Amino acid sequence: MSDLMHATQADEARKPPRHDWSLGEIEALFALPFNDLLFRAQQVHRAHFDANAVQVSTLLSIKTGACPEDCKYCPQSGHYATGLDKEKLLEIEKVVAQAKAAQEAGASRFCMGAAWRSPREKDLDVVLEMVSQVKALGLETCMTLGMVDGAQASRLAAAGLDYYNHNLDTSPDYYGEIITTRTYADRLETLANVREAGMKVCSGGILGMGEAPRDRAALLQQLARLEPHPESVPINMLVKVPGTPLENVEDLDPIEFIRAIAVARILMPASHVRLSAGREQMDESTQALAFLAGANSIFYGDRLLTTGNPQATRDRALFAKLGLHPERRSTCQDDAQQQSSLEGALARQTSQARSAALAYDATQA
Ligand code: SAM
Ligand code: DTB
Ligand code: SF4
Repeated sequence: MSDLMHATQADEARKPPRHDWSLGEIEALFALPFNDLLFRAQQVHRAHFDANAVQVSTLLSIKTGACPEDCKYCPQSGHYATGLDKEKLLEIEKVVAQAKAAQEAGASRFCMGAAWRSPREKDLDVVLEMVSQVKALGLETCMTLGMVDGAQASRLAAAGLDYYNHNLDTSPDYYGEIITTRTYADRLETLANVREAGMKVCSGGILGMGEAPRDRAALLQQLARLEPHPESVPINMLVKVPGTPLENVEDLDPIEFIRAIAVARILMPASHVRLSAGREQMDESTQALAFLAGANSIFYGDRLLTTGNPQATRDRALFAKLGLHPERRSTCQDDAQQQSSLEGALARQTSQARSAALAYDATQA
């Protein structure tokens, strides 16, 4: 690539976000030589973010299993025998205790997920109380409760919910292979209700469900069509859970996964792109490539909803190794406290690792 081309692309990286990407344009990005694609994604990333800052969220399942939906990837669907222990809606105190623990470990956002098609009114009352108590700790709040109508979205927003997560999951064409109990249009309607109520939108999808490359491009096209773009875009690698219809689906090549992260970064330049589920099965190099491709958010803590996530100590070691730091929140009163807890944990771990390395050197000498 010539210097002139690099300069033109650097200008392009600062252009306002677009919502009209054609499938052909997106497929052309996917088809770029890998190094060119990553370079371009880095330029866009650096034009909008501190490239070494990563937003850190912790997840909690507040109501587990027996879901009436038939999402073929999901261990919580009541349609499949996955051996999961079902749980009723957790008590508010337990949720707040978990949120405090996540905050002490350094998370800035607490995401609560329920295996519902949509919340019932009596459950919503409890959930609203959870939102206000978790928010009162000084954490950002996120919930994923299934479909919500306009009135439910407004009540969640009024309780102080910052983000609502609802994924498009895959392309419109492939969607029917994965879920039959609700439509793509239903999902778009929930996202519109969330936006209308004034909350921030968290929406992404899952890769590695046997979809074609074109489906990955079409999923990202749908997300980029949302106006404004979702503030948060989780890109999940399928976690293959025994008992689900997708347990034996072929692995997605990690390089294809990284390409999708890079394309998401280019299409949605100011959004946080989350390297979401699937990190436990990923090696450090793949995760490092994902950060290089523009991912700047993770789930932190030993569990996702029902499946595992890398141990917090492993993530702190990875941050130290890569020179990453937790993103500083702009609106949080307890900013300094949040920052110091994860950075403090990071610093302690780094100095322990250094002492261990020195001790090792000493024995070699
Ligand atoms: N029931 C709500 C819903 O579907 O909107 C909220 C919880 S649901 C578990 C949240 C998201 O988790 C799904 O939309 C899907 O993208 C993701 N997910 C579920 N199972 C997964 C798996 N096995 N691997 C990767 N992502 C998964
Ligand atoms: C998202 O996109 N991924 C998270 C969160 N949003 C709710 C959930 C991942 C779930 C992985 C399977 C499990 O742990 O049950
Ligand atoms: Fe239910 Fe959500 Fe799982 Fe689908 S993804 S089965 S809606 S918990």
